[in-house]
Amino acid sequence: MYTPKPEHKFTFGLWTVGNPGRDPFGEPTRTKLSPTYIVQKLAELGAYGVNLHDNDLVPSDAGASERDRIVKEFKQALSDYGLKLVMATTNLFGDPVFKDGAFTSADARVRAYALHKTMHAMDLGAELGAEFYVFWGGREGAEVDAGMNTLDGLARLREALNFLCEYNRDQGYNFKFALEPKPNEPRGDIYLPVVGAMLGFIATLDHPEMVGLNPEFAHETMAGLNFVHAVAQAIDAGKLFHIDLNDQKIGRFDQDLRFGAENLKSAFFLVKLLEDSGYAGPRHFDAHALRTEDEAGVWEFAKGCMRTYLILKEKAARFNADPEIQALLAAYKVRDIALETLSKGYTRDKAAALKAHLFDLPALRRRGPGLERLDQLTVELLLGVR
Ligand code: GCO
Ligand code: MN
Ligand code: MN
Repeated sequence: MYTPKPEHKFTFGLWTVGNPGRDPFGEPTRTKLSPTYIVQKLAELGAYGVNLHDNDLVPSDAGASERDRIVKEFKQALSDYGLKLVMATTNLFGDPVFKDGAFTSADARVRAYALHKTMHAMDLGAELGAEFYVFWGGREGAEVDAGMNTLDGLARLREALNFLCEYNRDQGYNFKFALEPKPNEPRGDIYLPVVGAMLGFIATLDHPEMVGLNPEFAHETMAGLNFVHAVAQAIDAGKLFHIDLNDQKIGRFDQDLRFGAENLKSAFFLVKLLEDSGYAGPRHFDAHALRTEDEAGVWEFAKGCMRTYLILKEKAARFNADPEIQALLAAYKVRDIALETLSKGYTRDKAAALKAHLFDLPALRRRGPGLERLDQLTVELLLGVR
């Protein structure tokens, strides 16, 4: 029941399980795993697919023939092990050329190079059959506001995305573009820091229908926000194209913890939201094993992400089938057909009737909605005693 299968659509980036455990204070603690080995291991564990940055696969200094050899080998591994390349993206953060931004850089040469690099990376993603193309603007931000006028930064980002949407169309790639907000790290402040900000920005693009979101659990949590609410807003806007699952303590550095490792209740309501809403996209674990771990720990980490998701999925089904929980929910959602009819679909008569209506306010003020019991039952369900 908790065994991952391709139909569950679990994916991992090459950079996630491939993370060697470097941090700002210390050197790597694990040796590098080759992309083809990662493909083999993920397939064995029951994943659906793998994701990559251009340079996770092809080193930036590779010549044309080396590139072709690497890509051919990787394609072969995907087909041998039956794994899909689901999402591709561009590394626009590692090279010092991007130290002050890529698409938003104040230097026109850097901006042009960011487009050049992204188009080549899109070609690679298309060649490998990716359906989604992610834009995470890790360096698109600032530490000081003295240099960059933020309005210029936003205008440049819009220009770049409009250009790349046209390239997507012109080449017939049909990628779904997914923008990934993050409040900070590596920049002091990153532009468009949260889901709501990104949704507002998408509406200003030339092809908003081509562009949606790739929200990440850790990113809204770093900002102290409720990730489940953010994802609900993305779903409501028809913009949940892709999702990055992991975990994070509020107020800490970017931790990229195993899914469900920290905020179990939020993880539960997130899985419930994804499953109940019929989200059909990939479930990408953008996280990595603790720096303390060896390779065995890496695969424990990967198994743990998927297993916890499936356990929470089963808990969500139990929640939906639990008679006491459902009775509490039914009582919580108070119906009043006459008032509901008056309150929707404006007419002058309805407005007049509503204005004249006498409400029993003392009764409304007295009523307790039963949330303590409902929440306690949720906790008991998660603790396994229901
Ligand atoms: C982070 C981001 C990245 C992106 C990745 C793909 O905090 O570093 O989450 O892992 O998701 O670059 O775009
Ligand atoms: Mn992240
Ligand atoms: Mn991410």
